[in-house]
Amino acid sequence: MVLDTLTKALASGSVRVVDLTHTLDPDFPVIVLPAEFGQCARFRMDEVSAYDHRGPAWKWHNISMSEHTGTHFDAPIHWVTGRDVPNGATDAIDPVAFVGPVCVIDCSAGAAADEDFTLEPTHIEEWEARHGPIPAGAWVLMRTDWSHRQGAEYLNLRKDGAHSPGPSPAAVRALLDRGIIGFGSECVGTDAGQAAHFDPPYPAHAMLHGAGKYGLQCLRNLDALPPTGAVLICPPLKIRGGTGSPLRVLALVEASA
Ligand code: 23J
Ligand code: MN
Repeated sequence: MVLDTLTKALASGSVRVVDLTHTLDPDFPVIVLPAEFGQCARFRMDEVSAYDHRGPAWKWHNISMSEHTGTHFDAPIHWVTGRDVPNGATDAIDPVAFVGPVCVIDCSAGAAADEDFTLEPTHIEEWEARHGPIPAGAWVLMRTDWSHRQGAEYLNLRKDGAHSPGPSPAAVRALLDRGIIGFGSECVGTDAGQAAHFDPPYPAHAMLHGAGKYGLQCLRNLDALPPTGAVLICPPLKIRGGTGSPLRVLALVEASA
Protein backbone atom coordinates (compact mmCIF):
# COMPACT_ATOMS: atom_id res chain seq x y z
CA MET A 1 0.00 0.00 0.00
CA VAL A 2 2.71 2.47 0.98
CA LEU A 3 4.81 1.67 -2.10
CA ASP A 4 1.77 1.82 -4.37
CA THR A 5 1.01 5.28 -3.01
CA LEU A 6 4.64 6.25 -3.53
CA THR A 7 4.88 5.09 -7.15
CA LYS A 8 1.62 6.90 -7.97
CA ALA A 9 2.91 10.04 -6.28
CA LEU A 10 6.14 9.82 -8.30
CA ALA A 11 4.16 9.37 -11.53
CA SER A 12 1.89 12.34 -10.78
CA GLY A 13 4.78 14.56 -9.68
CA SER A 14 3.46 15.07 -6.16
CA VAL A 15 6.69 13.45 -4.98
CA ARG A 16 9.76 14.82 -6.78
CA VAL A 17 13.23 13.28 -7.11
CA VAL A 18 15.93 15.84 -6.29
CA ASP A 19 19.50 15.05 -7.38
CA LEU A 20 22.06 16.00 -4.70
CA THR A 21 25.02 14.89 -6.85
CA HIS A 22 27.81 16.80 -8.63
CA THR A 23 28.82 15.58 -12.09
CA LEU A 24 32.00 13.43 -12.08
CA ASP A 25 34.47 15.50 -14.09
CA PRO A 26 38.29 15.75 -14.05
CA ASP A 27 37.96 19.43 -13.14
CA PHE A 28 35.92 18.84 -9.98
CA PRO A 29 38.20 19.61 -6.98
CA VAL A 30 39.35 16.88 -4.60
CA ILE A 31 40.57 17.32 -1.03
CA VAL A 32 44.20 18.47 -0.75
CA LEU A 33 46.07 17.13 2.30
CA PRO A 34 49.42 18.40 3.63
CA ALA A 35 52.24 17.40 1.26
CA GLU A 36 53.65 14.66 3.54
CA PHE A 37 50.47 12.59 3.09
CA GLY A 38 49.15 10.51 0.19
CA GLN A 39 46.71 12.39 -2.04
CA CYS A 40 43.21 11.82 -3.41
CA ALA A 41 42.98 11.15 -7.20
CA ARG A 42 40.69 13.19 -9.40
CA PHE A 43 38.16 11.57 -11.73
CA ARG A 44 39.68 10.26 -14.96
CA MET A 45 37.98 8.84 -18.07
CA ASP A 46 39.75 7.10 -20.97
CA GLU A 47 37.95 6.20 -24.17
CA VAL A 48 38.11 2.48 -25.01
CA SER A 49 36.15 2.72 -28.24
CA ALA A 50 33.72 5.14 -29.87
CA TYR A 51 31.90 3.27 -32.68
CA ASP A 52 35.25 2.89 -34.42
CA HIS A 53 37.92 0.26 -35.23
CA ARG A 54 38.27 -0.40 -31.48
CA GLY A 55 34.61 -1.33 -31.32
CA PRO A 56 32.46 -0.58 -34.36
CA ALA A 57 29.02 -0.66 -32.74
CA TRP A 58 29.80 0.54 -29.22
CA LYS A 59 31.28 3.33 -27.16
CA TRP A 60 32.68 2.93 -23.64
CA HIS A 61 35.23 4.31 -21.20
CA ASN A 62 37.55 3.09 -18.50
CA ILE A 63 37.25 5.30 -15.43
CA SER A 64 39.40 5.76 -12.35
CA MET A 65 39.27 7.93 -9.24
CA SER A 66 39.66 7.85 -5.48
CA GLU A 67 36.98 6.33 -3.29
CA HIS A 68 36.68 9.93 -2.01
CA THR A 69 36.31 11.79 -5.33
CA GLY A 70 33.28 13.94 -6.12
CA THR A 71 29.98 13.45 -4.32
CA HIS A 72 30.83 10.46 -2.15
CA PHE A 73 30.03 8.27 0.86
CA ASP A 74 32.36 7.73 3.86
CA ALA A 75 32.24 4.31 5.56
CA PRO A 76 33.26 3.78 9.22
CA ILE A 77 36.56 2.08 8.27
CA HIS A 78 37.66 5.27 6.48
CA TRP A 79 38.89 6.53 9.87
CA VAL A 80 41.20 4.82 12.37
CA THR A 81 38.55 5.25 15.06
CA GLY A 82 36.18 3.07 12.99
CA ARG A 83 38.69 0.45 11.83
CA ASP A 84 37.10 -2.28 14.00
CA VAL A 85 33.45 -1.29 13.50
CA PRO A 86 31.58 -4.49 12.49
CA ASN A 87 30.39 -4.33 8.88
CA GLY A 88 32.15 -0.98 8.53
CA ALA A 89 33.21 -1.30 4.87
CA THR A 90 31.09 -0.29 1.87
CA ASP A 91 30.35 -3.92 0.90
CA ALA A 92 29.27 -4.92 4.41
CA ILE A 93 27.06 -2.04 5.61
CA ASP A 94 23.43 -3.03 6.12
CA PRO A 95 21.68 -1.34 3.15
CA VAL A 96 18.86 -0.12 5.41
CA ALA A 97 21.29 2.73 6.20
CA PHE A 98 21.10 3.91 2.58
CA VAL A 99 17.43 4.99 2.73
CA GLY A 100 16.11 7.21 5.49
CA PRO A 101 14.59 10.43 6.75
CA VAL A 102 16.66 13.55 6.28
CA CYS A 103 16.92 16.69 8.40
CA VAL A 104 18.45 19.74 6.69
CA ILE A 105 20.02 22.37 8.92
CA ASP A 106 20.28 25.67 7.04
CA CYS A 107 23.65 27.25 7.88
CA SER A 108 23.82 29.26 4.64
CA ALA A 109 23.63 32.68 6.31
CA GLY A 110 26.34 31.77 8.82
CA ALA A 111 28.59 30.30 6.12
CA ALA A 112 28.13 33.39 3.93
CA ALA A 113 29.30 35.61 6.80
CA ASP A 114 32.13 33.36 8.00
CA GLU A 115 33.96 30.86 5.79
CA ASP A 116 35.10 29.04 8.97
CA PHE A 117 31.54 28.83 10.30
CA THR A 118 31.03 25.93 12.69
CA LEU A 119 27.74 24.21 13.38
CA GLU A 120 27.23 24.28 17.16
CA PRO A 121 24.80 22.52 19.56
CA THR A 122 22.87 25.81 19.89
CA HIS A 123 22.10 25.73 16.13
CA ILE A 124 20.84 22.16 16.48
CA GLU A 125 18.67 23.13 19.46
CA GLU A 126 17.27 26.16 17.60
CA TRP A 127 16.51 23.94 14.60
CA GLU A 128 14.70 21.41 16.85
CA ALA A 129 12.68 24.18 18.52
CA ARG A 130 11.27 25.05 15.08
CA HIS A 131 11.08 21.65 13.38
CA GLY A 132 10.88 19.08 16.17
CA PRO A 133 13.46 16.61 17.47
CA ILE A 134 15.95 15.01 15.09
CA PRO A 135 14.72 11.41 15.01
CA ALA A 136 17.01 8.42 15.65
CA GLY A 137 18.07 6.93 12.33
CA ALA A 138 17.97 10.26 10.49
CA TRP A 139 20.52 11.59 8.06
CA VAL A 140 21.46 15.18 8.97
CA LEU A 141 22.68 17.45 6.17
CA MET A 142 24.43 20.76 6.78
CA ARG A 143 23.26 23.28 4.15
CA THR A 144 25.85 26.00 3.54
CA ASP A 145 25.31 26.78 -0.18
CA TRP A 146 29.05 25.98 -0.47
CA SER A 147 28.18 23.92 -3.58
CA HIS A 148 27.48 27.21 -5.40
CA ARG A 149 31.19 28.00 -5.26
CA GLN A 150 33.32 27.39 -8.37
CA GLY A 151 37.01 26.54 -8.91
CA ALA A 152 39.51 27.61 -6.24
CA GLU A 153 36.74 29.17 -4.14
CA TYR A 154 35.39 25.68 -3.40
CA LEU A 155 38.42 24.31 -1.51
CA ASN A 156 39.27 27.88 -0.46
CA LEU A 157 42.92 26.95 0.21
CA ARG A 158 45.25 29.45 1.90
CA LYS A 159 48.79 29.17 3.24
CA ASP A 160 47.36 27.78 6.47
CA GLY A 161 45.09 25.23 4.77
CA ALA A 162 41.46 25.09 3.66
CA HIS A 163 38.76 27.42 5.00
CA SER A 164 35.28 25.93 4.80
CA PRO A 165 32.44 25.33 7.26
CA GLY A 166 31.78 22.17 9.29
CA PRO A 167 30.55 20.90 12.65
CA SER A 168 32.26 21.51 16.00
CA PRO A 169 33.13 18.50 18.19
CA ALA A 170 30.22 19.41 20.51
CA ALA A 171 27.80 19.49 17.56
CA VAL A 172 28.94 16.04 16.40
CA ARG A 173 28.44 14.81 20.00
CA ALA A 174 24.91 16.29 20.00
CA LEU A 175 24.07 14.55 16.70
CA LEU A 176 25.40 11.22 18.00
CA ASP A 177 23.31 11.68 21.17
CA ARG A 178 20.23 11.89 18.94
CA GLY A 179 21.11 8.57 17.27
CA ILE A 180 21.62 9.88 13.73
CA ILE A 181 22.80 7.41 11.11
CA GLY A 182 24.93 9.84 9.13
CA PHE A 183 25.97 13.43 8.47
CA GLY A 184 26.41 15.15 5.11
CA SER A 185 28.07 18.33 3.89
CA GLU A 186 28.25 20.44 0.73
CA CYS A 187 32.00 20.90 1.31
CA VAL A 188 34.84 18.63 0.17
CA GLY A 189 34.79 16.87 3.57
CA THR A 190 32.32 16.37 6.41
CA ASP A 191 34.79 18.31 8.57
CA ALA A 192 35.53 22.02 8.46
CA GLY A 193 38.57 23.11 6.45
CA GLN A 194 40.42 23.98 9.67
CA ALA A 195 39.26 20.86 11.56
CA ALA A 196 42.81 19.49 11.90
CA HIS A 197 43.11 22.09 14.71
CA PHE A 198 39.91 21.01 16.51
CA ASP A 199 39.92 18.79 19.61
CA PRO A 200 39.65 16.00 18.61
CA PRO A 201 41.09 16.69 15.14
CA TYR A 202 38.57 16.03 12.34
CA PRO A 203 35.67 15.49 14.80
CA ALA A 204 33.12 14.51 12.15
CA HIS A 205 35.38 11.78 10.81
CA ALA A 206 36.79 10.68 14.18
CA MET A 207 33.55 10.70 16.19
CA LEU A 208 30.99 9.66 13.55
CA HIS A 209 33.01 6.79 12.12
CA GLY A 210 34.16 5.67 15.59
CA ALA A 211 30.47 5.36 16.44
CA GLY A 212 29.75 3.36 13.25
CA LYS A 213 28.04 6.28 11.46
CA TYR A 214 28.38 7.39 7.84
CA GLY A 215 29.34 10.54 5.96
CA LEU A 216 28.38 12.23 2.68
CA GLN A 217 30.52 14.92 1.06
CA CYS A 218 30.35 17.27 -1.90
CA LEU A 219 26.54 17.34 -1.85
CA ARG A 220 24.58 19.92 -3.86
CA ASN A 221 21.01 21.18 -4.20
CA LEU A 222 20.43 21.12 -0.44
CA ASP A 223 18.62 24.44 -0.98
CA ALA A 224 15.90 22.42 -2.77
CA LEU A 225 15.13 20.33 0.33
CA PRO A 226 12.66 21.04 3.14
CA PRO A 227 14.03 21.04 6.72
CA THR A 228 12.19 17.76 7.39
CA GLY A 229 10.05 15.27 5.53
CA ALA A 230 12.31 14.27 2.62
CA VAL A 231 13.73 10.76 2.16
CA LEU A 232 17.42 10.32 1.33
CA ILE A 233 18.68 7.53 -0.96
CA CYS A 234 22.47 7.07 -0.90
CA PRO A 235 23.79 3.56 -1.68
CA PRO A 236 27.59 3.50 -2.18
CA LEU A 237 29.26 1.12 -4.64
CA LYS A 238 29.74 -2.36 -3.18
CA ILE A 239 33.55 -2.22 -3.08
CA ARG A 240 35.04 -5.11 -1.09
CA GLY A 241 36.75 -3.55 1.92
CA GLY A 242 35.91 -0.09 0.55
CA THR A 243 36.35 2.98 2.76
CA GLY A 244 33.83 4.95 0.73
CA SER A 245 32.67 5.52 -2.82
CA PRO A 246 31.38 8.04 -5.29
CA LEU A 247 27.62 7.63 -5.63
CA ARG A 248 24.41 9.20 -6.86
CA VAL A 249 22.58 10.83 -3.93
CA LEU A 250 18.84 11.38 -4.36
CA ALA A 251 16.10 12.85 -2.18
CA LEU A 252 12.37 12.21 -2.47
CA VAL A 253 10.52 15.44 -1.72
CA GLU A 254 6.79 15.94 -1.36
CA ALA A 255 5.45 18.88 -3.35
CA SER A 256 4.13 21.43 -0.85
CA ALA A 257 0.35 21.37 -0.64
C1 23J B 1 41.41 11.84 4.34
C2 23J B 1 41.98 12.63 5.32
C3 23J B 1 41.30 13.71 5.82
C4 23J B 1 40.04 14.00 5.34
C5 23J B 1 39.43 13.20 4.34
C6 23J B 1 40.14 12.15 3.85
C7 23J B 1 38.06 13.51 3.82
O1 23J B 1 37.50 14.54 4.04
C8 23J B 1 37.27 12.50 3.08
O2 23J B 1 37.09 12.59 1.87
O3 23J B 1 36.76 11.61 3.75
S1 23J B 1 39.18 15.37 6.01
MN1 MN C 1 35.45 11.05 2.13
